[in-house]
Amino acid sequence: MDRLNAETIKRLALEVGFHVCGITLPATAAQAGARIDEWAAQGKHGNMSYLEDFARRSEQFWSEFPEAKSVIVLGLNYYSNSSTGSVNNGGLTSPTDLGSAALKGRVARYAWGKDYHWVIKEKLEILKKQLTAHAGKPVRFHSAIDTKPLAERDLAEKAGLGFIGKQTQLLSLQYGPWLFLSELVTDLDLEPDMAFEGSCGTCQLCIDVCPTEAIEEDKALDARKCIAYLTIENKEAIPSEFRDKIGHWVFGCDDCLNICPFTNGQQETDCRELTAAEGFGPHLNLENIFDLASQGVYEKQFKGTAILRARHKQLLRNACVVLGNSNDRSAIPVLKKALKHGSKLVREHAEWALQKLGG
Ligand code: B12
Ligand code: SF4
Ligand code: SF4
Repeated sequence: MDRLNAETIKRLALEVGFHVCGITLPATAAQAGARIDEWAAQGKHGNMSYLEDFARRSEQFWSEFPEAKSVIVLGLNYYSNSSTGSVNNGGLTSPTDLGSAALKGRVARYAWGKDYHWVIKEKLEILKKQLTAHAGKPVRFHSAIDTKPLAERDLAEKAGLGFIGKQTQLLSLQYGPWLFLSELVTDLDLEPDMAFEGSCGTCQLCIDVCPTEAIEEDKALDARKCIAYLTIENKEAIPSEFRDKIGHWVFGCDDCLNICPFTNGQQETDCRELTAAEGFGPHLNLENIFDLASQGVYEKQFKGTAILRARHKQLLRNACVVLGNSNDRSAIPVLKKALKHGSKLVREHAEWALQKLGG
């Protein structure tokens, strides 16, 4: 075992601002591939081609780092309930108190503040430096958040952070489903934690609440039906059978997280960057999104936030669907304007929305 032990690492991780930390072995990470390949072979990944060929890519990842001995798994609480977005957002935020007068769309909590990738990357860099200083020898690290062929929820379960619930999120006893996950793969030889054993029991609130019936048996999700996929990862038209079901969600969806009993009594995050105070918050003013003249202006406006995962025309596509579902005829003028938009994708969704509103 290395001089730097697991206990010190966990203390340092909390000091850097992570909320939970656990350790598992590379061998456990390699087991995820077959299940993910089977899932993708059924087409359930939609157009997310980066999830294809997972087992082979995972094998390659580990073969490029043969000295890897441990995986440090980190969780960052992003739960926040404060609804006000930053003031310098060009009127794009629509706070909840505007009531029904505002044509607004809901944004999933993970995108209320700054882009979590950058917030976490910064913390991982600080942690790496601290760990190297304490190890008293050169240490190799490979940091991962989202993009590496690692099943992060699976790793977190094995590192003892919580268990995977029926809605497929990692559920922590302390932070519910509201932890962002990231990892440091390292050549440090560390004592692994025990895997967490937990279960949802007979609860199936998430399955019942999901508007699109995306949650399947055995902790699996058909991503093609998930509103998070349809509004963010999907670059094409939203299939008509899902448009009504999207309701007011303009970017992502939290229905299966909000309903989860593990959300009760959630603790607000102390990481201010992830809250509405440093981003656009829980609602976007949809009329104003149509006023952004180009993809360039849109990028400038939403710089530093996870909203940019969708291109401007995708967000406008989503906005049309939400306006169509609003049952509010004051949306008609903006939708009529959208009929003249340069993108066929936007025009087609505006047409659908106008038909729905009888305009
Ligand atoms: C692609 C992706 C999506 C896709 C697909 C989601 C999905 N459920 O697979 C879409 C776009 C739909 C999505 C949505 C969301 N996502 Co996402 N997503 C990812 C990403 C990049 C890859 C996930 C993946 O590989 N999926 C493929 C499936 C098949 O893999 P898997 O479910 O992990 O499968 C393993 C385990 O579930 C386990 N397992 C589960 N059940 C069982 C049962 C048995 C019997 C066995 C043996 C194993 C097993 O085995 C599998 C293989 O190891 C991860 C980051 C990462 N690299 O992990 C983030 C991630 C999962 N997403 C995250 C978040 C926050 C979200 C959203 C909440 C965002 C939002 N509000 O809109 C939603 C939640 C929707 C939901 N109900 O899951 C977080 C989850 C954090 C947490 N606490 O769990 C992650 C980890 C990102 C991060 N770095 O924090 N996401
Ligand atoms: S995020 Fe929304 S659409 Fe996706 S599984 Fe959960 S409830 Fe269903
Ligand atoms: S809502 Fe119930 S079934 Fe779904 S993940 Fe939470 S505890 Fe499990």
